[in-house]
Amino acid sequence: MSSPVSYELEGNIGVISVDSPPVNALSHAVRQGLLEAITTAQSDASEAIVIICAGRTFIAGADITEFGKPMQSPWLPELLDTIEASSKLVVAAIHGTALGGGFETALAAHYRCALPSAKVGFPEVKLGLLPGAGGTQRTPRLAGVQAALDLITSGAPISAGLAEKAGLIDKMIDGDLREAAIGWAGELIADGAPIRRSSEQVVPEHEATLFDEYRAGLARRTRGQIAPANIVSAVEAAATLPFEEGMAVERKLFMECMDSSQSAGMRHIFFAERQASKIDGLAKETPKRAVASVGIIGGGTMGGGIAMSFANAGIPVTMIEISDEALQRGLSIIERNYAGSVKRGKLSEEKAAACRALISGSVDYAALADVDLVVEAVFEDPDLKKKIFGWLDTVCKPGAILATNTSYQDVDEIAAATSRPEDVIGMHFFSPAHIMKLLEVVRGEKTADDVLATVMALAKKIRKVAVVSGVCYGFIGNRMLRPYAKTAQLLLLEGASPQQVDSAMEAWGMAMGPMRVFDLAGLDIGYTARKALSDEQKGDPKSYRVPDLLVEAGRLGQKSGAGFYAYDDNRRPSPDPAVDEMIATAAADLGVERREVSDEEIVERLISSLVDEGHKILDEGIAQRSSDIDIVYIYGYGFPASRGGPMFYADQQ
Ligand code: T1G
Repeated sequence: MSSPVSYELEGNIGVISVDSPPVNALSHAVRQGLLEAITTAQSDASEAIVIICAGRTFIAGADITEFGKPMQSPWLPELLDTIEASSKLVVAAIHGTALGGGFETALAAHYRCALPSAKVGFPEVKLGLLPGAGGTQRTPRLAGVQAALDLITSGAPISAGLAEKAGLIDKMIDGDLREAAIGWAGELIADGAPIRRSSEQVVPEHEATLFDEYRAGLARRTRGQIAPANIVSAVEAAATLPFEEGMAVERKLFMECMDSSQSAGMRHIFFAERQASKIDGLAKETPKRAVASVGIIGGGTMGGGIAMSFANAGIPVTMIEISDEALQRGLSIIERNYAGSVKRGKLSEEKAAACRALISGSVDYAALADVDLVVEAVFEDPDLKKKIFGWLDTVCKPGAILATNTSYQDVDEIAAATSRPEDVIGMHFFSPAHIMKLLEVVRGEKTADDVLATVMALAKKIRKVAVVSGVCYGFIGNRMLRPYAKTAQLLLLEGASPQQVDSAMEAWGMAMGPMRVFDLAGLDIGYTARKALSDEQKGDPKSYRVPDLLVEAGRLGQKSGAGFYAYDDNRRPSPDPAVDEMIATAAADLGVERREVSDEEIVERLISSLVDEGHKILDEGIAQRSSDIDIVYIYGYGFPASRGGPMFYADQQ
C-alpha cells in the first residue's frame, strides 16, 4: 500500500506532498508518511522544506473516522512538534480549507503561504472538541489572545486574507501554489530568514480579565456545552504557562471533550448529515436535470422564504399569486426579509439587491411555461393543491419538476392530479424557509429517480440539509411531532404547568419548549384542521381539549398576544393564571387526577414519544435510516446537536 505522502527534492527544496482524498485528513497513514518525510528531510541535501497537498484542499483536519478508536502513533501533537523542531526551515503552502489539525500542521511550520481563495479555521468546537494538537497554544502566540479566542470558539473559517492580517499567514500567493511556495522557500533561505518556531514566541500583551469576560459571554451563548469553556481555559494556559505545560493542559481539556457524550453526539451529526444525502439504491451517477429557473406558487410566508432560498443561490424565481394585491404583499414580505438580513449584517446591500433582482412576480401561470421546477406553497387545502397541479401539468414544459411544499398532504394523490406523476415530488421547507436548513424531500411512489437525484443536488446548492421521506401523514418530522404534542398535553392535564414543561425541555437542551412552539406556530392551525375530522379521527380528547379551550377563548398564540402564555408587545411570554385554571377545569372534566410531575418525567416521556414514533417510521420504511431522523430533528425542530438527535440519544441511554 503506497503511502499517501510523497517526498522529493526540487533543487535545494524538499517537497512533502500529501495526496489522500477526499480532504487529506490526518489518518494514521498520513501522519506516518509526514513523520517519515520530515525525518528524511533532516539529513538530505535539502536546505528548506515545503509541505503541500494534492486535490482540492490542504489538510482539512484529523481523520474523524478514527475518533473513538485507539489512537495509533505517531500522535498528531508529537508529529507537529517534530515538524516544528526541524533544523531546516519549513513552509506550509495552503489551498482549499486548512481546518482543525490541518491548520495546526500549518502553524507548526515556520512560515505559511496561501492562495487568496484559501480558508483556515478551527471547526473542532462544532464537534464538541477543541484543537488538540497545539492550536490553542500556537494561535495566541501568533495572533494574540482575542483573535485566538474568536477564531477557536466560533468554529468558523476565515479567509486567507483575514488570517494574514491576524499574523497567521505570511504571504499570499498568486498563480501556481507549488511553484510559488518552492520559490518563496528559496528566497527565505537566500535572505537568511530565521527558523521561526511559534511555540517559542511570546503571547502578545492582553488584559488578564479577558478570559473571565469571555467565559461569561460564552456561557449565555453556549449553554451547558463543555468545549467552548475548555477552549478559553486552554488559551488561558497558553497565556500563563510555558509551551510544554500549556500543551499538557490542552491535552487534558481535549480528552475531557473527546470523552464527552456531547462530542459523541456532534460527531454523529457530522456524518449523519453527509449520510442523509445518500439514497440507498440510487446510483451516484443518476443523471440530474438542469434547474436554471424556478416558479413558486403562493407568495405567503412560506412562498416568500422559498423564493429567497433559490434567489440566494443565484437561481431566478417567478412567484405566482392570484391577484396583483396578493403578489405585491408577497414581494413586500421578501423586501422586508432582505432588509432584515442586511440590518443584521447577514447580507451586504449589494448581495441582497442582486438576490432580490432575481425574484419576479406574475398573476399568470403562463409565466411558468419555461421554468425547470415549480414549488407549490399554498395553504394546506388538498383540493386546491390538486387543482393547481392540474394547471401546472398543462402549463409547464415537459421535464419540468413539479414539487409541493405541503406539510402533511399525500404527495401521491397530488401527483395523480397530473399526467406526469414521475415528475412530482415533495419539497417540504421549514418556516422561516430562507433561514431553516432542513428540507424534507418526499419521494412519491412514482417519483422518477432522476427527479429525486436532481432535487437532492439542488438542496445542496440552496444550502439546505435534505432528508428523504416516504409518503405518510406528516412525513418524518411533523409525524413525530403529533405524539410529542399529545404527551405535552397529557403532562399539562396531569399537573405540570406550561412553563414547567417548557423550562424542563429547554434546560435539557431543546431550543424551545413545546408550549412556546405551539404558541409560535399558532393554535388556530391545529384547531381548524381538527374541525375537518370526526371525533374518532381526532383521537383522545385529552390531546386537544386545552388547545381547543384556548382558541375558543381567542387565545391563538403569539399572533393574538395570548396562547399558553400571555405575550407583551415584544412577544415576550409570561405565565398566565387564566391558563392554569383552564387546564385544571379540563382535567376535572376529563377525570384526570392532578399530581406533582417531575422535570425528569417530563423529559423522559416527551423524548420517548419522539423515539417510539421514530421506530415506527423506520419500520415502515418512511425514513431510510435512524440517523436521517436525527438530522430532521436537529435541523428542523431545535433538538440539541450535543445530544446527537432523538434516535442516537435513545441508543446512548
Ligand atoms: N475526517 C474524515 N472524513 C472527512 C473529514 C474529516 N475531518 N472531513 C470531511 N470528510 C469526508 C466527508 O465525510 C465526506 O465523505 C467527504 O470527506 C467530503 O466531505 C486534532 C481534533 C473539509 C469543508 O471538522 O468541514 O482536526 O461522504 O461532503 O462539502 O485539533 O468536509 O464523500 O464519503 O463535507 O466539500 C476538524 C470537517 C476535525 C473538517 C469539505 N476538521 N470537514 O466540505 O465535502 S477534528 C473538520 C468539513 C481535528 C485536531 C482536531 C468539510 C470540508 P463522503 P464534504 P465539502
